[in-house]
Amino acid sequence: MKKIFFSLILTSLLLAACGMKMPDEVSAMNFWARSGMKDGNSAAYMMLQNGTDADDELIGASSDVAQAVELHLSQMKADGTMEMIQQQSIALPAGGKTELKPGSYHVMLIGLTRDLKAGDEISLTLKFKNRADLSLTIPVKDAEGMGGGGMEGHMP
Ligand SMILES: [Cu+2]
Repeated sequence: MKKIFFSLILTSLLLAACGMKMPDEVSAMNFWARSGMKDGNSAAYMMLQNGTDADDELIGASSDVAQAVELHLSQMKADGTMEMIQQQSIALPAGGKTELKPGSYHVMLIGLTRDLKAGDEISLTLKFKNRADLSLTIPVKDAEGMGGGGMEGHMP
């Protein structure tokens, strides 16, 4: 069973690697999720590359490790504090890259159904406007040293 699991991961890694070279795909790279506690929140980050000649949009995501999954944008308010604004979609311009990263766009994992510890892996399915869903196996990492704090685990 473990062997099958690892070969699936390997296959998806290989597919992801191929996706980078194929110009006609939307692919995800450098993905990771922030560690978190059960009932708390977390977020997933990645680089999305639209290698096609048509605009697309990320319109949602799902995962079994959270009660709700939303697309968010973190931005600085005029008073210097950060706020997160839910997005209906995140634009993926033709031939362009869109980075989901701390302090910017992210996939918010709300109400974790279990602890996420560094070294764990979670599954996340991305939904697009113009193409089939993309299922990812995402490693969990600690996000220490990124500043922040004081936002009760709802840090972007
Ligand atoms: Cu958020």
